[in-house]
Amino acid sequence: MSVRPAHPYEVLLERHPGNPILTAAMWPYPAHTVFNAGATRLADGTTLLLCRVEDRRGHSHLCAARSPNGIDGWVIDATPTLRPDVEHFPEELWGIEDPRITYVDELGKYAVAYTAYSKGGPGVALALTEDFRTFERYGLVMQPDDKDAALLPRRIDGSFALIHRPMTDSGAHVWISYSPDLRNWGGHKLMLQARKGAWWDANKVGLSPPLIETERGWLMLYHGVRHTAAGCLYRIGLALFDLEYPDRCIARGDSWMFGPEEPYERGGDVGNVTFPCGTTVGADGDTLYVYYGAADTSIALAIGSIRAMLRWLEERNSEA
Ligand code: BMA
Repeated sequence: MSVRPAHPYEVLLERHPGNPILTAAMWPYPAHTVFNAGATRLADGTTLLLCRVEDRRGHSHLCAARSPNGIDGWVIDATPTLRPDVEHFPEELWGIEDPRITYVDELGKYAVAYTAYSKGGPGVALALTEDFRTFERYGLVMQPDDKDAALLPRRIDGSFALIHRPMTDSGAHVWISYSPDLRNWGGHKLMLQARKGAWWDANKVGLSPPLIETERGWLMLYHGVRHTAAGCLYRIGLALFDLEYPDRCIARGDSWMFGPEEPYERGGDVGNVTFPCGTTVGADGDTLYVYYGAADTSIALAIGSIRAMLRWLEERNSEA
């Protein structure tokens, strides 16, 4: 049942009427669920989604789906695109999850940051690729417990920058770390904290898709988690960070701007979850295609405007 309020909030992301756009039923090999996909637009205009595919063991791998318009006509790799490589990376024993893709101009390659699920918990792993067919793996770059990571597309003051979400005794907050070579990481700084008390993002926050560079700053779509008596609610909020000092938060919205409403978001393996891991930007430089996992079961698409999000952030800026 979907109950619509009489006075709806401003809609910043419109769901595509064809949602969910990708489901396990479309997979060319046995798959339990497909969700939480990284996204990019290739040089020829093709949209590529690197989808998290979960099998009946409960373990995940990644599989590429390509479409000319980013909406339908998906061509899905016939076999897994990136599987756990347990022989060389035992940290991937229980699967690899939630990829975020960043094109790094300097390298002429895509960087894929993903969660490697080890016996010691989930950590952040990195791989580079030119074509999403062969991958150069860097292994674990952030030890457990850590996830929700993405690289920035360019160096900041001479260093690569990785956003990630370590779990500490003081909570689940977003951090940024720096590296000269993508292997050695330091200069850690806290970027965004989970709020406290009754806020919608009080219990956990994490980066959702990679940051989007705008003239006003780095735009972050982040997930905020609220623990309720009925389980967790995963919703999406907005924050803006300084272009040269990305740990400096310029603005943070007071409310979530997108969250579970439709039946395919409310129900599934993990109900009440909207979890974007990738976006693409339209040819106008403003239209944002947000690909999100719905209820840890399928992949859905919502479309918005970057300008409208920046305007909303100005109006709804609140305590960080
Ligand atoms: C998070 C991640 C996501 C998942 C979400 C909801 O912690 O593990 O992969 O979609 O929980 O289950």
